Amino acid sequence: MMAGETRGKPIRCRAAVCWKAGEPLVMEEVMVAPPLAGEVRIRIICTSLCYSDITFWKLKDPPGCFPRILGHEAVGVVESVGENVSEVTEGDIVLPIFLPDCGECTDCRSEKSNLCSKFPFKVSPWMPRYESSRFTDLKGEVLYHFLFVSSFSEYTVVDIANITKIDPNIPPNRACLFSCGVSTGVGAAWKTANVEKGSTVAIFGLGAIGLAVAEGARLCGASRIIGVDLNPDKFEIGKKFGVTDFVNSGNCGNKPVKQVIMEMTDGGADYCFECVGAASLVHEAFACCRKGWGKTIVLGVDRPGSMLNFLSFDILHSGKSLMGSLYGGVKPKSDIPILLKRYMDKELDVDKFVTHEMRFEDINKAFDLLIQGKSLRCVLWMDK
Ligand code: CXF
Repeated sequence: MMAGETRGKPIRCRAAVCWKAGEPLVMEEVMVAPPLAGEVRIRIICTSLCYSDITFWKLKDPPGCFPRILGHEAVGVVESVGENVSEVTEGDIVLPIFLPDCGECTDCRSEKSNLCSKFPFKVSPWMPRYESSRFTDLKGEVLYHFLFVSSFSEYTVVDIANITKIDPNIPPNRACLFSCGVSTGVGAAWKTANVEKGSTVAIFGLGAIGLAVAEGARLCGASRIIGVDLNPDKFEIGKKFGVTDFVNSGNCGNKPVKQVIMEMTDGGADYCFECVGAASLVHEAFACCRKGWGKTIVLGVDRPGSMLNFLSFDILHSGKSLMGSLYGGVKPKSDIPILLKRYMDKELDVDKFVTHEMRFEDINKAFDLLIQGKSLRCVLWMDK
């Protein structure tokens, strides 16, 4: 296809559609409408799988909804832009990012937040600006969007608030990881916690997000990075990401994890990160951080409606902080170029996250690998 030939017209292309919760995705042809004002249509180059794709693939009840095009960790090239878009142009290499960054609201203008108020983040079936879909199947039935990205399609439409232009020299099978997982984990250490040199960090759950926290903590100069996981194999894996100590939470003798970490750290870790998405683990992490200055950062995605319970006295007497971290506190348009530069300068190592690469049509195999815990990141190439 010549550049510009598809501009303003619907595009027919392949997508992996999820028709029903928990059922294999179906590779089929779909129609992708042109971008409206403020939107960008992109051709996906690579997409990777993140655990949230699995979470929402399984979710029968809202915010689960079907038929839907999942996928939210990707890199692409701008095919065409809607009216009023001047920030990117056809041919630019971009990351679609689930967290909007309008650049204008009080929060986007502040250094202190990455939570846009003009387009508040929500798990919606629609595009953020017009509450409508750009996808239909060949019978004309609407297909829902996912996290404002829907990258399991050769083409997708994304709001300009969810687009970050990147250096085209960055290999696409690495760049896509910055669209969610790596930035979320590294950012949680760097931006949300602001881990300082010499500090002690405990990470609950050594999946890809927990390992990205370890990478971030290492980059910030943490001197001790304690990994906590039920799976003893995670220690060997964790060492490659900077994990210095390991606690097997399923086998601490008769000691609770809290006691083990209190003893190891002489009173608690400076920073604890919950990377699983389980309320009980948030309590455990909070119990393991140091009174007075300890911070517990929640990154895990629990089921909707899950609650936390704290004794008011414990909060008052402990002086600890509990912080939520969406996308690692990273501001997409201003912080992603910083992280990418650190990758290009070989300070931040992303290569070790990519355990598998496959063709797009093998996406259901990639789902199985992630579900079985056999992959950290599986990159899918749209064009290979
Ligand atoms: C998540 C964060 C919490 C809501 C759903 C998306 N991020 C990426 O996977």
